[in-house]
Amino acid sequence: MLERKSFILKKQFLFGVVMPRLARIASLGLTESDWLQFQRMGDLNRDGKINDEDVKILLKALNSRPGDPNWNPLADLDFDGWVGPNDILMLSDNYGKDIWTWKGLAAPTVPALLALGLMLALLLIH
Ligand SMILES: [Ca+2]
Ligand SMILES: [Ca+2]
Repeated sequence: MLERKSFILKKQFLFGVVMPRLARIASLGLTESDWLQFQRMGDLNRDGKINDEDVKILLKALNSRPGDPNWNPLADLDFDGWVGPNDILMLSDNYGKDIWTWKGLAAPTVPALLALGLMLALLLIH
């Protein structure tokens, strides 16, 4: 019974404390304002990369204005109240960029974060 309780506590610690910290390490050196600025360059889904996913979001909102069912203010990159060719041009100018390279930081790699998480998980569970 005690063993079980301590296992649950370790799990809570792992997912409640360790994992969120790892997620923060992944964006170390980046501020909220960096993320916002990069979003305005075309990273509409804020995953740190400007790629096809962002193009898809923009295309869904294409030719929309505030009040339209497909209006998405994020896709209006030039703030003119319309998702049009200028917004596509702005995104395509920045297509392929990622926030880490843009800020001169090393991009966190998923395998490295997973390995670190796994090591911590093993330490905690044993
Ligand atoms: Ca993106
Ligand atoms: Ca626009």
